[in-house]
Amino acid sequence: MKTLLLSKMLILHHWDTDGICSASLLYKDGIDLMTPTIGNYFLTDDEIEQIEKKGYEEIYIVDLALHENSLKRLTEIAKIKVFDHHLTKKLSGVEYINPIIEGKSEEDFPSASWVVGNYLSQKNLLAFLGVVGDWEERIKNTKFYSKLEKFMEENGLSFEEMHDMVKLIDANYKVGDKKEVENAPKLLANAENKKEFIISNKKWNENKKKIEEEIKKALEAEEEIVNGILIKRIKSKCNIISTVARELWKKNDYVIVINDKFFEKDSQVYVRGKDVYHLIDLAKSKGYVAGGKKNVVGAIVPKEECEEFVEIILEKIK
Ligand SMILES: [Mn+2]
Repeated sequence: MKTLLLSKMLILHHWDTDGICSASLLYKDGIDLMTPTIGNYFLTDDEIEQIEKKGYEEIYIVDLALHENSLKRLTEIAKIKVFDHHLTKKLSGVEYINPIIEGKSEEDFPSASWVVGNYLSQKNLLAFLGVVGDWEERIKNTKFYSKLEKFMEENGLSFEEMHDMVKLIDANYKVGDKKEVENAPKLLANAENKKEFIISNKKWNENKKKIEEEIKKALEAEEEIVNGILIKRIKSKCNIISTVARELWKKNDYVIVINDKFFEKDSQVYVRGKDVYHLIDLAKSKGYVAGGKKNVVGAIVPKEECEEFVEIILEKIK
């Protein structure tokens, strides 16, 4: 007999492997799943309205550093619980399951899936896959790696196999398949043999193949060097810019990648280099959506302003 779900619930989750695995760990029959428009760290008015109409009593927000305004609006709709590992500001009225904002280290809680796994006492494949998704090879240089190694050993898995599963799950958002991203947590929760399910999933394999071809095409496409900075302009409907930039960074200290086919009216601009953090403020001062870290900055720039913006970046980092 199926148990009745007492309250109407939504899980709003990030579109990457960590978000999908975290949502899957929390998923139960009857819960709705949703991801924002891929690429958006906020909800549109339409999306808020859709959520409002459903009459949810509780909303879990998972692995998603949602913009404060969107979060605030959700608190007016339902009870909110955030499961996360991003360093964010606490908003009153929201319950946080986030060891990082309590001062714990990211090497102890390297992913949202690990936060959720800890919370549920389920340190299983999904909990570890989120970690590999967020850190990839870099996890090998953290103290967390001994835990992962032990898990892989006990389960007869290699790091390459874990990484391949991540690529299959990530392929869904990279091709822009929002529906499949929202379906994945449920599919994974219901799959008896999760590893088998992931590696033999036909659709996910097709999406992964498509991504690999797009990345290859992008890497082979023409590029130029200006002031020692590598500039690559690509035209892809897939969200591959971060991967392309990371690959190119291996052969040049500074890299700018521009994709003007992913969004209709805007260009994606990605910069990788020794220290590019200051470019975030520069982009924001121009009114663009931007984010990043010390070595990487991404911005969304109106197409007609893109070339000028690239010129300014070249000026700033030369
Ligand atoms: Mn994450």
